[in-house]
Order: sequence, then structure tokens, then C-alpha cells
Amino acid sequence: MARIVKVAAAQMGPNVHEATNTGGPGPRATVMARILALLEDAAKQGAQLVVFPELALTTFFPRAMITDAAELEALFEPEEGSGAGGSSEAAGIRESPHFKPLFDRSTALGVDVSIGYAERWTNTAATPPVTTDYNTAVYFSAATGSVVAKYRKVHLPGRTTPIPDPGAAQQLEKHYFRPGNLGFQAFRAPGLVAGARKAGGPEAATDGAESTSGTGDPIIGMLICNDRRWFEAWRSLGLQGAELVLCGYNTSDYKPQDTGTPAEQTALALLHHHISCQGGSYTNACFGVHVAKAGVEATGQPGGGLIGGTVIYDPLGRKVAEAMTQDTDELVIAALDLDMCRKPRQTIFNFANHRRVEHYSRIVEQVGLVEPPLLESFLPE
Ligand code: CDT
Repeated sequence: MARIVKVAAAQMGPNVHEATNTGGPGPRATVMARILALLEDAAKQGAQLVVFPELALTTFFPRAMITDAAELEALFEPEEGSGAGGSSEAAGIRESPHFKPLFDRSTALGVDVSIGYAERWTNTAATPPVTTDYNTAVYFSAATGSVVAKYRKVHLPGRTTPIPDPGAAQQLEKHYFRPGNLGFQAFRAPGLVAGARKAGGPEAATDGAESTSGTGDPIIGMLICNDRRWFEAWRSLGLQGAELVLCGYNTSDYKPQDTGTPAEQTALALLHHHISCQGGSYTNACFGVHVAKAGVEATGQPGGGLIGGTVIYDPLGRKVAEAMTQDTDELVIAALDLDMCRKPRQTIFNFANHRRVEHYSRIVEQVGLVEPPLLESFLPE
């Protein structure tokens, strides 16, 4: 039975905050109306899954230092529970007034959704309760009417304090968020393909991944923006057989403090984006769905512009489809045959046959760069 999933990458134009032009939530109702319009359009075109960008409900506020507590609070979705706050405790976001219209409509249309937002998690089991902010994405399954997976961004770029130059573009994710604590956990999305093998079913294989590979419900992983540049993240998902990697992003197009004209910097940012996405898909034999929030969110502010580049790559590293626009709401839709993941997994990227983990310890034991020692002296002439 063919395992084909029709996916829509829902690129979003800028979420402009007219009031402060810096970092507020933007007019939430307008943003949600755009998100719902993209969902409706995708459903009409037969999409089964719609992927939205990182921090889809708000502007990319880490470009500014926000000191007003109320303004900051309005950018976050509050959630709470007595554990780490993974998908099993995601009822809060399911019922959040900001998200409920989207999840209700997604359920009615039978279309899954993956979307990013700023999460304010309170662990109520701690005394006193502990609140932690994360840059988060959830996967909402229309078949179950619930959030079946949550991912918290692991690689937070930028700084904890602003660059002390008023002309510089800021990237303050390390100030606003803590690194994700849920790891790179792949999961299966129910109801996307017909005839998927189930655990304990009459025909279920008993001899491991080799024989069940490519027969169950689709295996999905989520990354958020900067994560796509880290091959450790991709491999963590690849090792779980992820067939579809979903990644929303906000990547600035120009920083005055960097070298090059705006056009040159934008071209380089797009090049690095595509290299990362293409390489991740190829070396892990998976599809990658990469979705931009794009365009100018904060006029006249350094770092106020974001690249487009919404794109879908296949397991051989080929572009399947990409956005025509660089700064507007636009759907990029493709039917993805998940069976394409199988051949490279049986050959060049057959991990079980070819990986040499005895030589990889440095990757997890060492964080920063350690060069070989300097040579003692010049080599003789
Ligand atoms: N949102 C996010 O992670 N943005 C970063 C900007 C880093 S500067 C190139 C990114 O990796 O795209």
C-alpha cells in the first residue's frame, strides 16, 4: 500500500506589530485569521498536514529587548502541569483561547497541523512552582483531536544580553528561552496513511525495524529554525527512522554588523538555509518541510527583515517544491511518497551496516572546538 502524504508548508508573511514596532504580539485576531485562511485553502487542495512557522502567532520578538512584563507575558502561551510538560500534558495548549480556533477547525477538516509558539511552562509539582519559557512546536492530530507531540527548541542562537551597539541587529533567544528539555523525539502520526501496520496487529512483524520499516504510520520529527543547521539534531531523528522532518523558522535577512550589502547577506542566508535543509534530508533519507515566517516585521529596526525560502526536500536531497514569494502568506503543497525513504536506507545510508560509532564519541563528549596541539618547531627545510 503506497504511503503518500500530501503536505502543505504554510509560509507566513510578517506578523507586524503596529503599536511598538518592536516585539509585541501583533494583532492576534488578524494573525489567526490568516492562519485559518491558509488551513482552509490547504484543506481545499487536499493537504493532510499543514506546517506553520516558528513563533507563528507573534512577531519574532527575540530581535528586541522587551522590558515590560505585561507586554512580554502577552507573547507567551501559559501551560502548566506536574511533569516536564510533554505532549501528554498538552491539554492547556489544546484549549488555549489563542489556539482553540485552529485546533477545532483542524479537527473538523481532518487536517493535521504543526505550529510553533512561545511556551511558558509552569511545573506545579515543584515547591514553589517553577516557570520556564521555551520556543516550542506542537503536532496536532486531527484523527485524535489532540496534541500528539511537542518539541522544544534545543539550539538557541544569539546572546543573553544585547550587543551594545544601537545600530546592531539583535538575536536574544538565549535571553528569552531555555534550551528544550524533551530531546529529539520522533513519533508516529495516526490516520495519515491507509493500512498502516499497528503494534500487536495480526500481521505485525516481530523481528524489529528491518521488517516493519516503511509499513507503519508515518514517522515524524520536529526541529525549530536554528536546529536545522545542526547535523546532530538531524541524525537523532534519522536514527529513529523519521520520514518527515518539519521545521518552521524565522531567519533574519540582514544584520548591519555583518559583512556585505543587504542583497549579498540575504543571498548568503538563503544559501546556508538550503545547504542545511538539503544536507539534512539527504544524509538521513527523509523528507524535510521547511517553513518561513518571511518579510519585514519591524520597519526601520535592524534585523527587522526575515528571509523566505520555504521549501520541501526529498530523501535524495532534491527540491520537491518551493515558495514563489519571499514575504507573503503562501502555501507550498506536495504529495510525498514516504516509500522514497527506503532505498537510501537500505544502501548508502543503511546505518546498521555502515555507522562506526566507536569513532563518534567526540561528538557527544566534547562541546567546543579543541584543536590539535601546536607543532614544536618549524619543519626542517
Ligand atoms: N530563529 C532562529 O533560530 N534564527 C536563527 C538566526 C541565526 S543567525 C543566522 C537561524 O538559525 O536561522
